[in-house]
Amino acid sequence: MTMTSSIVKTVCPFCGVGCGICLKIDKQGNLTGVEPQANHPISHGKLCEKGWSTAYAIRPDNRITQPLKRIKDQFVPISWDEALTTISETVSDILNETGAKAVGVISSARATNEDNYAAQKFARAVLKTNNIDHCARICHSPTVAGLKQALGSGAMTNSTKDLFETDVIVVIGADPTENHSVLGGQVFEAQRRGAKLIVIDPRVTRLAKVADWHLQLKLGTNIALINAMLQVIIEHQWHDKDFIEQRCEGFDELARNVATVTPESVEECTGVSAELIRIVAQLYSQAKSAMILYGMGITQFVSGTQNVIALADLALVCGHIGRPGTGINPLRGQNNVQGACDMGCLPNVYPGYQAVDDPAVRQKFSQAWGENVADQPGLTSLGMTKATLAGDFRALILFGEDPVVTDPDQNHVKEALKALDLLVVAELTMTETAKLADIVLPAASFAEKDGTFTNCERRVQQISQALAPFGSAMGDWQWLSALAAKLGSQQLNWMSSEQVFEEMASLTPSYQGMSYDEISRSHGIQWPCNNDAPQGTQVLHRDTFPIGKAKLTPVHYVEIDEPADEQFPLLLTTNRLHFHYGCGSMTRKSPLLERETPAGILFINPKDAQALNIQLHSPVAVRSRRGYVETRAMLTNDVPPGLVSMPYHFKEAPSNQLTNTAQDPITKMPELKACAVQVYRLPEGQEPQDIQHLLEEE
Ligand SMILES: Nc1nc2c(c(=O)[nH]1)N[C@H]1C(S)=C(S)[C@@H](COP(=O)(O)OP(=O)(O)OC[C@H]3O[C@@H](n4cnc5c(=O)[nH]c(N)nc54)[C@H](O)[C@@H]3O)O[C@H]1N2
Ligand SMILES: Nc1nc2c(c(=O)[nH]1)N[C@H]1C(S)=C(S)[C@@H](COP(=O)(O)OP(=O)(O)OC[C@H]3O[C@@H](n4cnc5c(=O)[nH]c(N)nc54)[C@H](O)[C@@H]3O)O[C@H]1N2
Ligand code: SF4
Ligand SMILES: [Mo]
Repeated sequence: MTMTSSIVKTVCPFCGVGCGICLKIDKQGNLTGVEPQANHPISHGKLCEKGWSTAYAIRPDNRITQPLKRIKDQFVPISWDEALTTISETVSDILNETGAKAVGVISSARATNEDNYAAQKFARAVLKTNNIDHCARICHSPTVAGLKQALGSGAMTNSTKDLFETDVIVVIGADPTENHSVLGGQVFEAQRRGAKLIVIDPRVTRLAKVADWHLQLKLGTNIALINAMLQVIIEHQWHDKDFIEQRCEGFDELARNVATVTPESVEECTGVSAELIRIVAQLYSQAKSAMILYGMGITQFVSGTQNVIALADLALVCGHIGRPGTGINPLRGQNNVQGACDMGCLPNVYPGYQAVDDPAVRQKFSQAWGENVADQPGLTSLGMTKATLAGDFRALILFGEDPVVTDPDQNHVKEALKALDLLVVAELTMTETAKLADIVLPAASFAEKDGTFTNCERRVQQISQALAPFGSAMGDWQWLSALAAKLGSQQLNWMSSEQVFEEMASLTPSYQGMSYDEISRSHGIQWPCNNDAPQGTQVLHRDTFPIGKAKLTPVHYVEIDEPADEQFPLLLTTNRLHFHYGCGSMTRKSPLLERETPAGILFINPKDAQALNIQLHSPVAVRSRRGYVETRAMLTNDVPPGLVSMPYHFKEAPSNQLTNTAQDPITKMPELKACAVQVYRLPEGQEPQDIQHLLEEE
């Protein structure tokens, strides 16, 4: 493509921090390396190891370069035309036979806003279904629901730079040095400059080691702990009465609910001393400014939405919302998961969180698109799996997700995907999910297309094409557009990503004031950006909430679904490792990152290990009610006795063989953070077998 070497400024394709990277392109048009962008407002010339390794993640080896069709167990290359014709014919047959409820789309928080806008429009205006979802379901869907109810908006209230304007940082259920690494580094730095750091986590994370206070609560006891903090705060009149009176409703009922939840009453349940609960309740409530950062240790529970509401209650009661350095901040995980939610890739909302069950909203979109839109509520991603097994769902078009590795209860997921009449997967490489597809489509990576990503602080940043797509790979909105045309619809007939963005912005109030010109002039714009806030918004809810007054809602402690028992005596939680990402399909291409992969991935306390005759690197088996994996043990005091932990990045020993599908009733979030397991040592000399072999042996 290019004849001179060049440097293309763009955005890191991994996590939601949204660091600025430069792709170095040589004279032949090859990507030769990555370096950080100087003067970037978030990353300030820094990157973590994943960002530095981006060139490996998208390099040509093992990329899918042309459409593939499965014939029995073989994939054969076919043309785009044949692929799209096959898909459209099968989808049309299914629409005729079973109706729109039997088809659906799963989009990607790794792809651009333009791709995601196209995906939900394809579902709603072409297929006429609200069956559209993405990985936020198993990530921050409780945030979207819980903060929406409490505050009217489910996004980070502050900007990352606010970490340097706050007196107290509370990190609860998040491990940012590993997972939002550049931001995690800023937490360290903010503490060094004087902020107090409180970490609430059952594991001893890197931040917990340096925290002023670490509350090592028992798995899944967040609500008990937060309610006890509220009890202390209200008892001592440390709550912000003016803020509550002017800006909140529901205080009296909340106060009644927590009145008896004294720190002493939750000591046993949470494992945290009453004294420590009192200290942090005072520190947090009495601070002039305080930021809560939270993650999957809050959301991935059957109590996920209630956990989020409890945190919102805590922040509101202390008046800790709506000022620089003061707020509640869900650390959105994927590079564009904030955007995929904003774009309405959720079964219950259009772009900008406009409800699908509101007739006025339906009218707005059918008018704008000149097309009748779906009117039945849609299925969630796990709802589609369930409906498949019940025989009610038949065709799934999926891109940029690997549910076989990343959804809970792997055997159940595989069974459902195999039962589909049509599975289409658009991917960069042959993932475990793509291996089950009927048609595989080659997708262009972030470096081979343009568009926008929205990071965790609501900043919409432009990504720029640096490379020609590999083989015949296409951008996601482009193949969706071609497929729509095959199905006889011109709805996705855009000429450029900019045109997609313009249409989206005209229908999405929080993006209304944005254009490619404006976004590229600075390092992106934070939503809402509209007539009232033409420069965007750094801090949400300064004077009012989108719902007028914020809602305080009493919540009650909910136990985890599957406690340990005699047969499965240990609790398993799942977490992330700094050097690997998601299903591993991108980070595991990097030899540097692979070098850092631990020799075993079952983290176990030395006391438990000793009782089970397990030493460092011993081969071990882990069994739950749903599945079985083998790996090696890593002995560490970072997990307490009774709790073992496994990352979910490794397809050869997938922790999602074991995890529980019990769901949060409000959002259908599965309980990925807790299930009961048994662990035992494999005979000396026996190598741990990968899951493929184990399943074949069965
Ligand atoms: N390196 C790397 N970075 C990533 C990712 C990756 O795969 N790899 N994925 C990205 C994505 S998609 C996301 S969503 C984010 C997630 O980022 P995080 O939210 O930080 O993710 P986790 O490591 O899953 O879990 C966070 C913490 O919750 C704790 N925890 C477990 N149970 C409880 C509990 O009951 N209460 C409390 N208070 N804490 C608990 C765990 O011990 C863990 O330290 O990371 C993003 N960044
Ligand atoms: N046990 C357990 N399971 C978990 C979690 C946990 O904490 N514990 N966390 C959950 C969470 S928070 C999340 S977000 C999910 C993540 O689950 P997934 O979304 O399935 O994980 P990723 O690895 O991000 O998968 C993204 C895929 O997108 C592809 N890709 C990247 N860019 C593009 C693009 O532009 N277009 C297309 N078509 N493809 C692209 C990559 O090659 C990759 O294979 O995992 C969940 N699963
Ligand atoms: S912190 Fe996140 S966005 Fe920044 S370089 Fe690392 S993975 Fe990329
Ligand atoms: Mo996530």
